[in-house]
Amino acid sequence: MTSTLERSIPNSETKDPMSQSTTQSRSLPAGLPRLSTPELQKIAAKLRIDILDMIYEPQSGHPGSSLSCIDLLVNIWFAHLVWDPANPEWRERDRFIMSKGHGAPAYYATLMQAGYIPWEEKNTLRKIHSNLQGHPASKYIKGCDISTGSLGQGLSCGVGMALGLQLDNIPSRVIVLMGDGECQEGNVWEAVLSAAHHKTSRVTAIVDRNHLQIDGDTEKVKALGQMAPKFAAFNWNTIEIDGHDYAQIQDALKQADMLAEDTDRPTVIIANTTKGKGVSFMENQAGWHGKAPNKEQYEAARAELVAAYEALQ
Ligand SMILES: Cc1ncc(C[n+]2csc(CCOP(=O)(O)OP(=O)(O)O)c2C)c(N)n1
Ligand SMILES: [Mg+2]
Repeated sequence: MTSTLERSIPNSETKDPMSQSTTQSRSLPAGLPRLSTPELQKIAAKLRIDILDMIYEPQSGHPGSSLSCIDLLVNIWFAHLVWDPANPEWRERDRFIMSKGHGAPAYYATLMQAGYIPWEEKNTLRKIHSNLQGHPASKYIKGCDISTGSLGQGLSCGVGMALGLQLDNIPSRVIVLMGDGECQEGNVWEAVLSAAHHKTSRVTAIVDRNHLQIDGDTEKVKALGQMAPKFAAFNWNTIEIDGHDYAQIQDALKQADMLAEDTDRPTVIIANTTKGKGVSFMENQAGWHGKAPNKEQYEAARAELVAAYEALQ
């Protein structure tokens, strides 16, 4: 864990507020977790169990979608983003948008680990009057800047946020996590076009490329094909990785940071993932997109996840 990190910040006296050159640095909060890969892997293994428990309790939620992206979330939040749970409104915090809002259990588990949501709320997912609604509501969740759930909108919000940050001369990053099926929404490509046009290079889109959506194979429902060249054609930087490989995720996030300063283009990380990752019978099965396990399935899944967790201790 490092106590201070430096990040470049534009010099307001000399720069056009829309430009992004770097001349000075800022101090970041003490105590911000910057964890080693083994520590991150243990956290993700633990959060996989939490995700399963959270969904089993109300018999509702999206296990496949959540397990697909938890490795990404853990690396984004505990090895990359700059934030402070004691000061959720801190102006210089990085912004994160969970555009695939149905992956809420993974997002809530991450925010519990980060200290934004009390662990006591873990068993309240999808209950009436709970803060942990089926899709994230910024009104109820500290650390959540944008309510999501209606797919296709997160990137537009992220580009707008980045423009606002540029105008305010704040050098924060904006990371938007999207599903691959979500990228069939026209609004996504409007945002991709806008980001390139406005040179919002501090926006990083991450696509959870698990090749499955609610109705099955993305390529059969509405083919996305090779996604990186599509973003490149819209003038984005592109990086493609294994979305469960921690070294690759961290390298990609660092590269996106560098590209944000060295180019005027936003960056997309196409993260190839396995839907349901970590539970053998859920992996690559569209049927586990948004279905809770019964008791027998829960016990079998939990046994696998606990064994994986214990193997890391
Ligand atoms: C605008 C909109 N249309 C439909 C839905 C219902 N829906 C929820 S999840 C989902 C599939 C999403 O697939 P993908 O983006 O690939 O996510 P993942 O595989 O990561 O679960 C759909 C169609 C929605 N939430 N929003
Ligand atoms: Mg998908």
